[in-house]
Order: sequence, then structure tokens, then C-alpha cells
Amino acid sequence: MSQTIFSSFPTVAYAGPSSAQPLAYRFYDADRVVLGKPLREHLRFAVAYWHSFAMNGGDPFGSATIHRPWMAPGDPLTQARAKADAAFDFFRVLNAPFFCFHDADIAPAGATLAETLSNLHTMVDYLENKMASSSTKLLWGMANLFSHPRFMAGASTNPDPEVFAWSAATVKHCMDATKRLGGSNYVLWGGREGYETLLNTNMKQELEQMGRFLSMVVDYKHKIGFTGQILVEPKPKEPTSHQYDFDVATVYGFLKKFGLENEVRVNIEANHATLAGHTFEHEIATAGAFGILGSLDINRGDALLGWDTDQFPNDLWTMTMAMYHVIKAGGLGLGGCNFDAKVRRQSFTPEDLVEAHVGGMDMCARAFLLAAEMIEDGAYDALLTERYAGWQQPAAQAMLTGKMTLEQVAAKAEADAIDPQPRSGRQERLENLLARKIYG
Ligand code: XUL
Ligand code: CO
Repeated sequence: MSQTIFSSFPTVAYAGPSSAQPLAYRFYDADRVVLGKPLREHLRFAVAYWHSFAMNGGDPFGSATIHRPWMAPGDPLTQARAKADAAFDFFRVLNAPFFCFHDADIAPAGATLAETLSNLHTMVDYLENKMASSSTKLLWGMANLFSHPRFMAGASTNPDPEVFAWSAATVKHCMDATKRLGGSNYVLWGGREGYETLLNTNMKQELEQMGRFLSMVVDYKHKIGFTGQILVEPKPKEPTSHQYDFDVATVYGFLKKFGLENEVRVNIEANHATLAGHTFEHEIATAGAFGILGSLDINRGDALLGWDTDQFPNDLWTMTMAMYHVIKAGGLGLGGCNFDAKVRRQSFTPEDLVEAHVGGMDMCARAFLLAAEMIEDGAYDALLTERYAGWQQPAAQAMLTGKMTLEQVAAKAEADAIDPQPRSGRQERLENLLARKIYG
């Protein structure tokens, strides 16, 4: 393979917590067995093609600061191949188990739908070839149905049925590509599935369109025998003021309405959770409660800014809580931890990109190890068991399992002259326990 901007980096290795090297894993010991399987299989780390190889550091106030060789003017397919060469070299550096992409990240748009789809398949051929000599697999594929101006009023929710049809054609081909590359999941993020003003929006109509679209995706998955998961990624706002897939609970209600709750799961992103006024662990626990936890987009926002800054994670407490609830929900299964995170505008060197991922992977691994300890030492579970013990009594079970009506519960409460007493929730004790674990 030709030289890339990552060729000079050796493959990052595990060096242990006391290592001071910037390019070593201190906690991500991929082969270490925890809770019955290697860390690599619990975490299933993925590199996001868009933030790592397509993003150029531009923001609303300034132009590009990140200039990669494949971004220079040139034949678009030749540049796309150079980008793929660099991407796979980067995966080698990290020893990354997975990557994720949108169609628009890997292949240039053409002048027509047919040319755009042809470019996509040309690049899928190229990626398939690269994957044959790489250990990096595809965690998920997706269609970018939000960047081009045709999607300015939505993709499946667009008032124009031709945009719905364009989106359907694109998703069909992206699902074919994902299946061909052995992807574990196919993700839909409703980039512009929302609205700016109800003055020009028929919400009922748009939700019907979105439900129909997702049903068609699920039907097609079964038709082609794609064995991966279909995932929806919730986000409450940005780019539109009101996004239909606001949060996990909203998505669950939507799936129920269209009878898709056993077919579709969620891809939960940390920064989207906080934009919705939740914590990352709240969203994970909600998905766990509904049985729809699919995968994670790892990043963080900036509490002082309040928009989707997609930074690499740096808060061990938050991440430990998140990993604890991942384990409680039964793990990530076919999902994984995708770094939907980008380096800052000033971090334009290849080394910045490597260091960002090494730090992010270590942060997740460290959090997972702590969460596994929380499970293994049993103190949290013991408190929960004690807190809800009353529900194990036969009389309480009768209320829960539908054996009693409201009048029967009322009659019994009155007859028993019940007198429930306040009990401590022990929040500070539990927080102190976690603080000791994290900070020593
Ligand atoms: C947008 C977002 C996307 C999706 C993929 O906020 O998170 O990057 O993950 O389209
Ligand atoms: Co995301």
C-alpha cells in the first residue's frame, strides 16, 4: 500500500496504567477477560469515517483548518481511494476492531442518482478489498440524508414525495453495501426529520411518512437476509429546532405506534442525551428497560456551550455510569462503541487524531473495568434488592401481576390500616462508594 499520513505511526499497544507514553493504551487491554469475555468483545470500538477523515475543522466563523491530502482538488474517485487507504492505515495504528460510515463519507456524489449510486458501489468494491487484508470490520453503515440541499425539508418526512423516493433508493443501496461488507448494524439518524415551524408543517403527515419509511427498511432487511440490527439514533434538536426522534423514550413510542418495537433498536449518543436534558446513563437505562439497547455513539458535549460539540470523552464518572448501565442492560451485543467524536479545530495534525482515539478508547475501557467492579462487588445490587424487597411479598406481587383491581387494593389498604414509613434512599452513601472507586 502507498504511504499515508499515518504510515509513520506504529500500532498502538497496551502498556499498562503506569505508562507515560502518549501513544499507548493504559487501560484498553483488548484481550483482558472481564465478566466472561475479552474487553475487545464488550466494547467493540469503531472509528467514524466522517469525523476522522471527512471533517475539515471548518466552523460557522472560519474556514477549514484540517487539510488532508485526499481533500485536495483531484479526480473524486481517486481521492476517495486515497482517503480509504489512509482510513485503513489509521485503523491499523489503533488496532481498531470496527469502523462506521455514511455513503457520502466513502464515495463522491455524482451528477445524477444513478451516478451517485454507481460511485458508492465502486467504493464499496474498494473497501471490500481493503477489508480482506485488514482485521477491522464494519460496525454500521448509514446514508447521509441531511447534507445535500435536497434534504433541507427532511428526507422521509419531506413534503416532496420525490425526496422520499430518493432517500428510499439511497437507503436501499446503503443497506446492500452494509450487508456486503458484513456490517453488524444499519443505522438511521433522522438528520432533518423534524421542523423549524409548525406554520408550514403537517406533523401527522410527516410522522406517517417516517413510519412508512422505517417499515420499508425493516421489510427490506428481511427480504435480503441482513442479519444485523436496524438502529435509530435519537437526537432532540440540531439541525432542526424540533427533531422527531427526540430521545429514547420518544423513539420507543414511535416504534410502538408502527409495530416496530421488536425490529428496531437505538444507537444512543452521549451528546444527544445531554441535549435532550438527560444523562447518557439515563438514555442507556431507558433503552435497557424497553429492551431496545442497540449501540453507542461515544462523545461528550460542553456544558458551557450546549450544542452538539462531539468532543472526545474525558469524564470518568459519566462514562462509568454509562458502562454500568450497559452491563445491567445485558451488554452491547451486535452494537459497539463508535467514536462519533471529532478533534478540535486547532488539532489538525495526524498525531492529534491518533491521540484523541487512544484517549477515548482508554476512557471507555477504564470506565468499563470500574463498572464491572461495581457489578462484581455487589454493594449496589444488594442495596437495590433491599430497596425493592417489599415487592417480593405475595400481596405486593398480586398488585403487580394484575390479580387485583384498584378497588381491591384500596379495600385491603383500608382493612390493613397500612402506615408506610419513609426510608432513606442512601444516595450519598452510594455516591461516596463510587467516588472511592473512581478517585481512590
Ligand atoms: C449527528 C450524529 C451523526 C450520526 C450519523 O449529530 O450523531 O453523526 O451519528 O449520521
Ligand atoms: Co451520532
